[in-house]
Amino acid sequence: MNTNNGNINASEISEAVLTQAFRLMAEARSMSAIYEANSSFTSKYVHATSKGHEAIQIATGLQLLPQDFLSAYYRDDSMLLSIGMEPFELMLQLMAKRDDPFSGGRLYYSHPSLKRPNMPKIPMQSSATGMQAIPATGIAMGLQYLENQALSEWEGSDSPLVVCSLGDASITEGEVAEAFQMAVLKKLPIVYLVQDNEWDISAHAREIRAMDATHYAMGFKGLEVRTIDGTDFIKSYQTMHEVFTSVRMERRPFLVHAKVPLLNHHTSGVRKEWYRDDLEEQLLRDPYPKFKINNKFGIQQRALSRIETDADERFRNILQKQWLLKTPDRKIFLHMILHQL
Ligand SMILES: Cc1ncc(C[n+]2csc(CCOP(=O)(O)OP(=O)(O)O)c2C)c(N)n1
Ligand SMILES: [Mg+2]
Repeated sequence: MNTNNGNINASEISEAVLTQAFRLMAEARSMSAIYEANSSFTSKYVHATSKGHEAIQIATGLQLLPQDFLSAYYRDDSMLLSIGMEPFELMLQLMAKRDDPFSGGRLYYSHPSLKRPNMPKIPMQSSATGMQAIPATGIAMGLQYLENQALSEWEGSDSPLVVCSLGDASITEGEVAEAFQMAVLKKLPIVYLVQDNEWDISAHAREIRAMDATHYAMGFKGLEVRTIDGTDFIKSYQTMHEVFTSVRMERRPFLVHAKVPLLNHHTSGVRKEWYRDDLEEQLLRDPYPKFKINNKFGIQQRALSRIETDADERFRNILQKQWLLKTPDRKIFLHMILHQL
């Protein structure tokens, strides 16, 4: 499947990958629907979901390797599923349970940090938007340092990269400009993935920025850009394949600007109907029916339906199961208080 420059035809994406992608999309959809249907319970702690952003997130996550680093943000739950996290594990963080694999129930939903041998590594990051850009770029600088010192255990097409995932509004922050600047100056192996849903909570793009990610990136000489429809799974998969291949082989930064609709509420803390007038228009760009309609790849309709039913059935009782699990260990709070005395 790998060509020298990383370009692949749609027909080269295997049926196994497509089936896996659809399963992940169906799982993410079911989770989001269940959170919404049980919102008085699940909104105990604020959470956001990836509804509308699934295709680009899954196309990215499926192509990350265990030696890579991922800076995911609060809207990336499909990306977390696609690197191999189980829905149940994500729900442990949703309900702040002790066995949450990311933070032991101490951080919000989709605030990951992870060091599992078989998965990309995820550094812990702040809830402040855009703040992941500098640490993620620093990791890419660390990878470069190891390579320059001949200390890296990887080479060629196995070389690790960093994915820094960002929302369209967060990239207007000064921190992000500093990160881009350093990435191009030092030619760092990093991909900035900008998921552009045109919203900054309740402020529309036209209220908060004069340009989009593609135009903004033009100010950073050496930052190569791909602008894509992030609702098209095939296009997203092909683009990430080509970009990842280039970064692994050529060690330089890219920005992928993926245009997506935001189909859920910004978070469980607000209602989209309060301030949005583009809901019907954005619904037309939903990646989920698009995947099924564009299914020219030979996955049988019956198989797609079975995947959907399985996802719904698996999650129907899962929230109850979580209630039985333990809350975070209170000892840590005691420790903090004693420390301050
Ligand atoms: C530094 C900082 N400023 C403001 C906020 C409040 N805030 C949380 S999410 C958000 C919107 C970010 O929009 P975008 O980056 O486009 O991501 P999206 O939620 O649309 O995926 C804002 C302003 C914050 N968390 N951190
Ligand atoms: Mg946005």
